[in-house]
Amino acid sequence: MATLTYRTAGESHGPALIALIEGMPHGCPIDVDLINRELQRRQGGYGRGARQKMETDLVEFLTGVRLGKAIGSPITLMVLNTDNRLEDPAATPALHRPRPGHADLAGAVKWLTDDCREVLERASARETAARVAAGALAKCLLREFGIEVFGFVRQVGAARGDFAVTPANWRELLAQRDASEVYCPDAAADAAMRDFILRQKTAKDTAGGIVECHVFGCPIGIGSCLTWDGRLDSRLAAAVVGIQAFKGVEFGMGFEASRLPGSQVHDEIGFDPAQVNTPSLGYIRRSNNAGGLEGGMTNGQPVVVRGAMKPISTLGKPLASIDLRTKAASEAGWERSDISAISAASVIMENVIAFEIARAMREKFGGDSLGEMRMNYDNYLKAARHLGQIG
Ligand code: EPS
Repeated sequence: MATLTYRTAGESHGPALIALIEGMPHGCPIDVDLINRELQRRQGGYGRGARQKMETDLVEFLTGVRLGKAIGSPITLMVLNTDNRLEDPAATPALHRPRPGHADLAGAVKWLTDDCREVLERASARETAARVAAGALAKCLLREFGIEVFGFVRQVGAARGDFAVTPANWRELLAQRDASEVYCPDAAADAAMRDFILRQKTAKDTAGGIVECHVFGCPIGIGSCLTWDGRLDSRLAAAVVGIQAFKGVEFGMGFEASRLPGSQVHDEIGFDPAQVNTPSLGYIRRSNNAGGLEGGMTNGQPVVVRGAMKPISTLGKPLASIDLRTKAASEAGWERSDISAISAASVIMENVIAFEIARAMREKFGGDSLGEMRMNYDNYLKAARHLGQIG
């Protein structure tokens, strides 16, 4: 079975962040501009702090790519840090006052130290630059199969974007998202979100929010109903909640489904021969409350995921904490940070989801080269259009 995996390494103020990706098929075109665009989008958004003005995140490939294509060997990529000062103790001083909500306290106790510095260096969301680069690399594979991923900000404070996303309107929404400072394709909500974030800034406070992602073009049947960790929703949930500061995940109708009778939840099945050449293979639904996932597998409808991000834990007006050396009450420490990173969070979620979809595609269609993977994909779709005749 072909497997696609990645690991990241790097500290927030070290020389670089890196990612090691294994399992990209030989011959897959690598679009460096696409990856850099995603890195730049991750750096943007309303409410970001001073760090992003210092950095210009660009990807550099060290291994596994030749003449613009994957060559099948492990891929290593790197994003350099301009604010590289980890080896200068004066510039990266010890931190003894853990911030509520951050990894500081648990990490310091875990490592039996009263200095949170090395905890935050790795726990920092700066690491997501490497994750976005790996996810954007996976997008290069997905687009060979017509799969596209669209993420945006749905809610900040009480401001909620009021729009439905469909296969017919999402490209228009994408243009509106790209014109929005918060990355929300609803101008009125965008303004209200900015207002909420600005009010938090004035109050020396911070903001979180809800981000949403739609995946179009997945063939029916990627993922698995056989094992708990092979279920695509299980993998997507882990990838989303694995993003720094994410506390919740929903699919389709989400938690709301638990409050309603089955007749108002499940997506009734029909068949339209005119749609047999679309990802649904003609198996149409009147609704998509399942968010494109049934039994841990894609069902031909768009995959819909929402993630909830808590507010940034470094507050300008610090919360109560203690000094780890004396245990005496003290205000939490302050580090340069963001007021809101919700726009960046939408880019990160989009790209970690892209990676999990690509991983499931590699598992189902295998092959060592892109050509072999495509043959397997084409044969599967051909057979799937004639159920019961091959198999
Ligand atoms: C981030 C870089 C960090 C923070 C932020 C995300 O830069 P610095 O700590 O040097 O200002 O702005 O990190 C956090 C929110 C966090 O919890 O550590 C980035 O590049 O995204």
